[in-house]
Amino acid sequence: MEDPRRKEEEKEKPLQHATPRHGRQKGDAFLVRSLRFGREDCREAARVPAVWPKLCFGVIMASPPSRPAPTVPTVDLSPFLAGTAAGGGGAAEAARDAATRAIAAALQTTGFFRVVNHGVPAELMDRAVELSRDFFRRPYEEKLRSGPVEGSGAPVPVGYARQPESLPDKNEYLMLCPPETGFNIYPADPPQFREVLEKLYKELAKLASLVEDIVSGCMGLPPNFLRDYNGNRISDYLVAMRYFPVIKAGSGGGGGGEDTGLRAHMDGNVLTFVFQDDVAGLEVLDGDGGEWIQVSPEKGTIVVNVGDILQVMSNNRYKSALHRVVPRPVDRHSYAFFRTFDGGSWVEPLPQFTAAAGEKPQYKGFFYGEYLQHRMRNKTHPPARPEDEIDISHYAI
Ligand SMILES: O=C(O)CCC(=O)C(=O)O
Repeated sequence: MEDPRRKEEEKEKPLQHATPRHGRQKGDAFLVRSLRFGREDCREAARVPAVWPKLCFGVIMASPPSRPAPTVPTVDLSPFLAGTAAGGGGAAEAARDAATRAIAAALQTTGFFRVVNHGVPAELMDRAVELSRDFFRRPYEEKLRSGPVEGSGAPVPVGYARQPESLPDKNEYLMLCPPETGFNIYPADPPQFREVLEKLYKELAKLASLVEDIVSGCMGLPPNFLRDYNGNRISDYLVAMRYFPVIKAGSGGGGGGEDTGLRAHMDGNVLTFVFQDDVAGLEVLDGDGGEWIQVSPEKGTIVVNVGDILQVMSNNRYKSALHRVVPRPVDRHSYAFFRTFDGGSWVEPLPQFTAAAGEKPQYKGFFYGEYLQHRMRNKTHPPARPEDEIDISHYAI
């Protein structure tokens, strides 16, 4: 039988063409769309439509590398789902422990992992990508009919938008807040799109609750700690994305003035859940090796990444993953679900990672909404030097 680890290693060996030109650059980190908006932030965004668009060697080795090629691990969530074969008993508990350990390790290394047997139906994911492809291939004027409505009071700028030409990020997207709020703007066509998006939102929200509970366990906290810490789910959001084919010669990865799918950035939220079509392009920076690792598409899997909130709460134990989407010669479609905190939530390193661990806090505490305001301002009033943009290091002690 083929060793699945080998397959994994072959697929995800660091990209030879993508020599990193930067590490965690401050200027890379800001993407309006991957920010979390509190209600007030959103009203501000509604007054300023320009900020709506998504704020996102070959060397022959003389000797073998001293460390194994980093990979994005795959974690089977079936032991956590009721009704599955591994639902009960000691074996199930051992399987849950093993999965929790695998997630804990990923949180501390690349900040990225994949989940399988996650409960989100594969047919729903496929259908959602199909319908999104159908929607995005329609004329711009038609898509604009689902554009955001100013002053709607929606917690995020819901609806269709395209990145301004001036930005190197070449993508368009449809954003949704929790369907039960009634704020969403759904395209009339394709007709089944709304139903599928609403189902998808519900399923991804369920998955996010499960993974958040597992992460609470990884942090040595009660399973519902993160869920209860932010009981208000109004600020979570889902985005359907289409990346345009980029044909400009020399286009590369994140930044440098070249066109890209989505510049290198860290998400401002707690956890992000992404699934993609088979085009590829998502990459995460391996902080230790300084290499971009391809997060290749694996049918039916969902990619999970850590955001700034977890990095702060864990006092830097967990990594807010620096990631990007590199351009491809064809369209790419993906969905990203952002699990967040409400703007009124207080964010600071938890005692488990400071006093109890004998470590000094590496961040001062802040209200999440304040951080969002800073990130918003980066965009509305960009500083002369990109390195002066405010990211999570603003709160570092
Ligand atoms: O489209 C993807 O694969 C990733 C999207 C992403 O990184 C983001 O929206 O922050």
